[in-house]
Amino acid sequence: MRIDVLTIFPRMFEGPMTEAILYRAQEVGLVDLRVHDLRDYTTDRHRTVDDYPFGGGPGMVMKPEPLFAAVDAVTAVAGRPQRIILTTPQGRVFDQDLAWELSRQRHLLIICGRYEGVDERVREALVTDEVSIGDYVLTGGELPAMVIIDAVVRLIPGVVGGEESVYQDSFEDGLLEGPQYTRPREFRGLAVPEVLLSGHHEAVRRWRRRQALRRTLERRPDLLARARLTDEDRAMLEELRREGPVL
Ligand code: 6GU
Repeated sequence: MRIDVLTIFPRMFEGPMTEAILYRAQEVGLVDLRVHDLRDYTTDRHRTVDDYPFGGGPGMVMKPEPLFAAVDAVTAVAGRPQRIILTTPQGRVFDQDLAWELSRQRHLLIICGRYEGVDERVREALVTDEVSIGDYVLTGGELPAMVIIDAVVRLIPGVVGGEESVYQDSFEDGLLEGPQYTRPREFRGLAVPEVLLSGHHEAVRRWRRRQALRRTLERRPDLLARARLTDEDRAMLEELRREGPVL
């Protein structure tokens, strides 16, 4: 997958995109990430990327010309990206479904929104997707772009070792994950649940499922409405609701 990023802060990407899994994905050629400095696509002496809003008002607006020029330059060397994403608090809230959808594309381009906004013609003529990462305000779209890249890249086949883990994570079946334990069996008087040491695979599976359901019921009951539940899940939930919260 090729990912182009347009930003006025290209150095913000240096740390997060050059470590661990994201770095390895690029090293082995599964991801070709190109971060572009928007100022390289300006034509004036001051490399201006923003301007005052027509009609007045506070704040600055990102100018259309550098963004169009940068998209044209990317298109000339790599073809038209399949999705052109603008990070903005006004966008669709990013979730695992959108991460999967984007992971199946060959070429993404992400425009990092900044300042008070972006000239509307960029939205009209360039952008295919406006994406927010949640209901809170950040200073710009760089961190959201990195969040999106991380969530999308790990879903590309071959990027995460042990494909299984990708499918077992929280949200893949719409539930939170239950508790995990490793050695030692007892630590500062706190014991690992007996069932996990039993070697009884079916009992372990049922216990884990029940814990995942309990955690989701207690912390994110809103997720249950959209979760993929079996008859066994529904029976467990019924039981958990009858028992009430465990303190
Ligand atoms: Cl995409 N941009 C900004 N500035 N703030 C945000 C956001 C995006 N998503 C959540 N908050």
